[in-house]
Amino acid sequence: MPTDTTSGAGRTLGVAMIGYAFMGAAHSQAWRSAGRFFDLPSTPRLQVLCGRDAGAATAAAARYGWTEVETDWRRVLERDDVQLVDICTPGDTHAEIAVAALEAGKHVLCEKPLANSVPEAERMAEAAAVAQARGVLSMVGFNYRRVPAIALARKLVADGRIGEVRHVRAQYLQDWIVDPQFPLVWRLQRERAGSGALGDIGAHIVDATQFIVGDQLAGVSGLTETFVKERPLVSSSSGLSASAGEETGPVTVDDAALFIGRFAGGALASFEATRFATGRKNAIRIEVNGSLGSLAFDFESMNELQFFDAGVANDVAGFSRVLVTEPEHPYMSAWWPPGHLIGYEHSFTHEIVDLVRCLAAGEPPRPSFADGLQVQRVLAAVEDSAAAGAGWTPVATD
Ligand code: SOE
Repeated sequence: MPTDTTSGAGRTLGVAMIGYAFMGAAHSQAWRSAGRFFDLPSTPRLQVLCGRDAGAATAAAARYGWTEVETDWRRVLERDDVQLVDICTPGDTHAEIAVAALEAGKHVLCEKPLANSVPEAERMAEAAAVAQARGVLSMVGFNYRRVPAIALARKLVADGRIGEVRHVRAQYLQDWIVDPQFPLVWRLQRERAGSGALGDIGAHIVDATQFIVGDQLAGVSGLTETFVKERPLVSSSSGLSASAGEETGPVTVDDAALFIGRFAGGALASFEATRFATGRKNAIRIEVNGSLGSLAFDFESMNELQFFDAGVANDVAGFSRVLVTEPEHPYMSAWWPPGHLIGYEHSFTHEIVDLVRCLAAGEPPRPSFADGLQVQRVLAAVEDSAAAGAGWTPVATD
């Protein structure tokens, strides 16, 4: 059991974060800001940042506000002043760290995708179930669920405002590796990342659409492609940026993944995840069409949700642009006066708020490791389908 009950006046939650690159920076600001804007049952303590390179970890700890530094994550698990381990490392280390942390009685927040393979995710979900019976809780970091417009979309679907869902259309478009000289960073290596655009960003839209619709994909048919098969090795890197060395190596993941699917409830869905959408930096677009209306979200206008109400008279019907900045909207009352916008980083803050509240209440937070495993199974099904050419029918030629 964690040594801190994480509830009651004056309580703190000792946090250890493993990894300190892009996600580490995003999580650090969330841990710092959550209790400053939201009323929390316990105050997160940024106790220890862990990274193998002592110098770089020390610099990151100073920059992001962590009290101490460890260079071996196993030492973190021995510490009594740590009640929660936040895993922000590449996917190849998630399973080992998460399972050991849960066994050591630490709550766990693990970045997405949960793991690099279904067997790893199964092991993690099993460990999470065993730990949960002892009051030790876990969550996977699909942060876009906590964008207020996405949370609002889920609520509108659940409240029946668009009726029966028929179509789901989702895209996650980036372009940061279009240049063939962009180096072979860990996200382009199967043994480190599990898959490419599919797991890194496709996982987000699988989770977000399932969250909005309140249903799960029952089956898929996929196509994947690796456009640039060989890239320069990395000479140095920081976050998503990297510089190229002299030698080259093979890209072992997909650059783009397209798939169609059917939700258990019958809705048809299409998904596109790519790092080759030249000019698109971080475009997440989701549209849901129902029998009574539709919803559309675009991360490039993340404070808005488009809503079409089929009940409105035809002469004035149309998509309305709902500005999701009002106190009635999920999470928004804690921020600025009505009409003021928020950004990417707030989704992580909301994630931490929900997590800390669940820990205090002893309620399993979502998305759980079981939810992460289900997403992993969708990803694996897409890969299997693409590899088998399932559903692929060549067009006849003369
Ligand atoms: C890189 O594609 C990346 O940083 C993802 O790993 C994140 O999950 C996504 O939110 C932004 O893009």
